[in-house]
Amino acid sequence: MAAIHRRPSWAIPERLATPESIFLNRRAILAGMGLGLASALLPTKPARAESDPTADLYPAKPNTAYKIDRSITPEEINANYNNFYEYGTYKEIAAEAQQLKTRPWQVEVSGLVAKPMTVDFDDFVRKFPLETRLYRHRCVEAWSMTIPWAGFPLKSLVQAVEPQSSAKFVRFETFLDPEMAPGQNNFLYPWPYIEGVTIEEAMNDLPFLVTGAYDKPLAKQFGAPLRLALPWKYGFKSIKSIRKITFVEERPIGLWEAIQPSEYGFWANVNPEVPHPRWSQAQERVLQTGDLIPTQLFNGYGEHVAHLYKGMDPATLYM
Ligand SMILES: Nc1nc2c(c(=O)[nH]1)N[C@H]1C(S)=C(S)[C@@H](COP(=O)(O)O)O[C@H]1N2
Ligand SMILES: [Mo]
Repeated sequence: MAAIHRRPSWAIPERLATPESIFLNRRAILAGMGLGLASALLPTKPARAESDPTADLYPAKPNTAYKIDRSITPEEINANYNNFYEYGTYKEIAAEAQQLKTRPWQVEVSGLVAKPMTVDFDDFVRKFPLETRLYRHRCVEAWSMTIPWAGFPLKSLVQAVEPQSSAKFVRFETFLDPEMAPGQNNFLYPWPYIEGVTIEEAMNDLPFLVTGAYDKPLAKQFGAPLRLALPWKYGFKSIKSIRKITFVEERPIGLWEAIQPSEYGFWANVNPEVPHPRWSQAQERVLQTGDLIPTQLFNGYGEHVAHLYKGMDPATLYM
């Protein structure tokens, strides 16, 4: 028998086989029992909003400029199918993620800016008017969903802190606390989770600092209390549970890029024509319905962002 060639597990950051098989099982359950009953069997109910000190901010006013041509992924589905490696390398981390302590939560915004700030999240979130946006999300593993996020544009924060001209990139960093996030004891990953964008990308209208979803404060498994949504890039760029936002001169190296730069680049712009080295990116499987649909360049957000990459190395379209 021919030897099965396997890569070491650290080289398979988002193991396609595992999430897909879980997904198919769930579909079968949902099909057989109906959504209501099936959701009662799922590990965790979405977090209750009443106890959250920011609950009064939701629902946030809809911003209808961001149109969507798909149905919204039901909360019960989305809240039980997550990627949050701090709580495990599989999708069923919702229960584990309840260990995340979201208060007190200091947000530090610093680096090459005129007006740095370190503030309590509950004050931070009230500095900016919140709005609701329907965004698509395309994971590099070729599944997708549609979410009603609430939050405010990253651009508003950038303007508030007044970057110096030497600031070329914005770097985001998650918490580091293996006691409340057992996944961080997994030494194969270079914790904490880090991501970054260029200052031009940060000043675009699309990057959204997310503080809520489904008309209430962000559930822990979504990356409470503060995460990013970059809908034209593969999902791993949308970093969760942000503690530090730093304006820097050097290009940040994200967690996935640090592990496997040939598969997870800095740009990570969604592009159906450039396959991931181990699978095609031409199509995506829509969570809940299971429909296979064609993936769009920039995940369909080209009118907002394509100009950012004009005249640049074509590699920016993917890597
Ligand atoms: N801190 C942190 N942020 C993260 C991740 C993670 O493991 N840790 N996973 C990323 C990936 S690969 C995806 S697809 C999305 C998933 O977001 P969701 O669980 O809200 O669907 O979060 C991204 N942000
Ligand atoms: Mo992902």
